[in-house]
Amino acid sequence: MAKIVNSWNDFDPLKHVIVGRADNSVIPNEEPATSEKVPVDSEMRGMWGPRPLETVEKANAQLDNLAKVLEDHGVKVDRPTPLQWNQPVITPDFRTDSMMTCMPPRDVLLTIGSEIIAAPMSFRCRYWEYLAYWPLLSKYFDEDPEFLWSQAPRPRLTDKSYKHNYYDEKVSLEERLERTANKDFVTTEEEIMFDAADVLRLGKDLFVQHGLTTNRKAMEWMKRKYPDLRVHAVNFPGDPYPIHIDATFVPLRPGLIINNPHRRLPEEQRKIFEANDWEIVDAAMPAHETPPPLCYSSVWLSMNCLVLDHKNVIVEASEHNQLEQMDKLGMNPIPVPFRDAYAFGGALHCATADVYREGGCEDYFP
Ligand code: ABU
Repeated sequence: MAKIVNSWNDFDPLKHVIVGRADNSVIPNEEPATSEKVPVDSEMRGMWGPRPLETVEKANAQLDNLAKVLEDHGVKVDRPTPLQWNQPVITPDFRTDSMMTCMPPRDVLLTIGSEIIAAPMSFRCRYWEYLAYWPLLSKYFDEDPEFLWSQAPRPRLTDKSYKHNYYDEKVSLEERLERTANKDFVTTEEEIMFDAADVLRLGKDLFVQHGLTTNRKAMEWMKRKYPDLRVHAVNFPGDPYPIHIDATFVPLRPGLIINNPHRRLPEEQRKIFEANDWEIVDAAMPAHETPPPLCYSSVWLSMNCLVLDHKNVIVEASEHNQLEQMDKLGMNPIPVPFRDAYAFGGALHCATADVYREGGCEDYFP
């Protein structure tokens, strides 16, 4: 039986990956956590229900093309099994009227070495999303005797898990930024809550963004679960909607990270990188002034690239500034069109989850 699951970072040679699917995707109704992410002036405010079929088809065409490009580069690709996402989520503690999608696997699945952990997730509408990946994880379990199939503690997501009235339409951008700087988020410390995409894996070190989707209790859980790894809390005061680290702080190869210039890592938190000769470069400006229609994410999906190895990186095809910067940084950028998939939960890194990368658990910060 072969080793199927292994990945310690986002840049060692990628050999096996999961690419999401947009089928049956829904814009979820508002709930305590999601209302935080929809800006007041967004056309998505108050809107929910199945996403228009034409947009699903366009997103799937780009996801299928991404899968093909990966296969052409020698990467094995698996796909999840979508559920009927328009069903309600009902637990003893809450009810919400729909689920969401299985487009961004990166939010749900956290691969650490030979283990894949299904994250607790902090949105009620994403409570069952991990089920779309269970057929794949079951297969890996049968075929790889070393694969550790794990589930983080399931949260109850009662009203105690969220600060109520945290969101108020009158809250200005300045106040939001102040909240981020003060680490005052909608999620409370009632229970362990995190999305996998808030975790940046760099071998022995996990850098975890404290924000709207991940709390400190989750970091404490990670510390106890991985006594041999080092868990660092990071936060980016320039981000009024801090959700997921992968459009903010993106490693390209050992020693090189691009950082969103609007969400710069504070000096204090840079020290560990500088002390170990890592270069943190401001990412190029996005090519677009607005995200595509019905998109939750920011224009900074421009930097949400998928690194294939220390040289090759997949970048969204219209992001000409980011493509050019990759070239200048000594990378070989591979342009792939992906904007039609953005609205379904993110860009090229979000849309994938690592199964196998070559390499082991390096100590980059001795
Ligand atoms: N899921 C990544 C989205 C981050 C952003 O909106 O900038």
